[in-house]
Amino acid sequence: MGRLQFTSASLFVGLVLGVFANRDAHCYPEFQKYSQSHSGRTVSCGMCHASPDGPEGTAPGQIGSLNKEGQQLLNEARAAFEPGKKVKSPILNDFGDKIIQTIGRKKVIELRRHPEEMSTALGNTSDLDNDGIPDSREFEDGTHPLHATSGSPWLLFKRNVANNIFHIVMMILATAAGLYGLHNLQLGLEHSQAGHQDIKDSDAGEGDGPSPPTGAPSTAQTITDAKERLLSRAAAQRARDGNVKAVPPVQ
Ligand SMILES: [Ca+2]
Repeated sequence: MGRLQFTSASLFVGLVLGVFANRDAHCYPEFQKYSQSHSGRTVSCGMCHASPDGPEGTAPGQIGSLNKEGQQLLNEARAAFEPGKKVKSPILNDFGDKIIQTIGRKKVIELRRHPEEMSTALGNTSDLDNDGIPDSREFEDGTHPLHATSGSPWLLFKRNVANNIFHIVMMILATAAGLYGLHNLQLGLEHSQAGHQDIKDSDAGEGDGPSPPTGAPSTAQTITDAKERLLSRAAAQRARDGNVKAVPPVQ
């Protein structure tokens, strides 16, 4: 009798687990729907599952494709109700496994009614793709926590700046040095051009003699004037000499 009761109880537990396992074959669309509606981005089951189409089916990463070893790993993951158990579910990706490990599967089931609390439950310490954005934030933003190029553009930009700050500073300094050198080169060329113009002006000045001050007669004009004065004096002298000869001496 006792043996019969034990067998019946085992069958009942097996039936409950079977039903429960069958329900768990479905993905938890509450989280996918929340992430998508909260972020405004398209979110697939692939955020947490191995297959973007979810766990059901026969494609790789889906339950129908599992062999005996995969089925065993799936059962171990399903049995991880409490946090701290490291799992490797064949139908989950690393983020899905991380969720199970961090908060336990019992908490995951509880949060199906409050998917908005998932990010708080996960915390912000895990960043599986190492893009500087915590997994929990990526869940809120509807970006993929396993793809480093998937994330808020502003957060990714800040992360890239932080990672490449040395190269950015060096590039700015090199650009500034280049601009400074170009500026000095331009000044040097201008000075050189001005020096050449001064030399040309000096050479031209030496050929023509010093320029007379404004209003003063030129050298040629001065010489002409002097010649005219000399000629005028000579003519006057000749006239005087002629007049002297024409006047007869006084008796
Ligand atoms: Ca991340």
